[in-house]
Amino acid sequence: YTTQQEAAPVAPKVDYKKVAEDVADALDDESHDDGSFGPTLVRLGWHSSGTYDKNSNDGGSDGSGMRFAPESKWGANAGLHKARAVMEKIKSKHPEITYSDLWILAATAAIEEMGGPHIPFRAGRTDKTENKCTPLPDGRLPDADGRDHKDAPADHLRDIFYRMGFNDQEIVALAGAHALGRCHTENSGYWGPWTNAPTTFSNEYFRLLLEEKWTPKKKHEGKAWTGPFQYEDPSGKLMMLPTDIALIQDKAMRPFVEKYAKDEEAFFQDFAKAWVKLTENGCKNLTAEPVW
Ligand code: CCH
Repeated sequence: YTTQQEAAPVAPKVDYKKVAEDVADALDDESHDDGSFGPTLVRLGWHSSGTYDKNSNDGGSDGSGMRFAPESKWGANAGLHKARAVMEKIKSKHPEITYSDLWILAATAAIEEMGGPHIPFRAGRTDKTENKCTPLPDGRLPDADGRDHKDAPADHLRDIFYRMGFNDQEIVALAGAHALGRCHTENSGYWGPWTNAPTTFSNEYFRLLLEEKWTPKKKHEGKAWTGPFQYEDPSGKLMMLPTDIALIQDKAMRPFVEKYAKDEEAFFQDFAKAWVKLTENGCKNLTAEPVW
């Protein structure tokens, strides 16, 4: 008889440092939002990872299924085609990196470039082909209105994040990424940035949660607000989602908001740990050591 031996796949050499530098160089764009693609790239990395289910052990960043329908068409992923288009430019310069590694490295590099911590990145994610992607059920990513827990949206966060293996402290730490970026009516229906410096990674989100007076948004640019229920600060320039306000309403979560508002270093450390977990969940063959 004959034994067919498959050659062990040899990982092509990738210059991860150069990839990260090229991502950093590609962030500035005056035509996009607040002048940087950084926040939208962070969201791409998070949404590619946040599908993980520890029980069925599927989903997660390995595979980058969001390149294809149905995942690309999920309401939660609206607007992320812009981030994927930026990624195409980097991919064409570095064809040897997989999309799945690229999206996570780009988000991780963007966090540092915007003033956040350096978070170690391990490589080895593989891209699934379109017909090898078992479509995941929609609904794995959180809804800002709390879905079936509209009275206590923190419990919706628990449904979603416990499924990925996180606890309350990690949920709060990860939410601190809302220091970055903004909501777009054309994507989610919500409007506005969370902070005054939406291209800077900081603990401003936690400080504002505690220090500002957040009330239901009633008006927008002089007219009645017709979008989904959200909060605004007294100036009307900043926003919070129901799931953001949930973090200060919930007795178990609030102490972590208070901690991170006081101690940015603690936030950076806890965010970094939770980010590694988020982006490595479900990944099978990562390098033993960080490559960046
Ligand atoms: Fe988020 N996020 N996010 N988010 N998010 C939105 C935008 C960003 C929720 C809802 C929304 C995380 C957790 C949650 C970012 C990072 C993270 C938007 C606006 C909604 C809605 C989208 C639009 O209109 O374009 C909800 C609900 C949760 C519950 O947990 C986590 C975790 C992270 C990262 C660690 C970033 C960054 C943005 C800004 C994107 C941009 O384009 O500016």
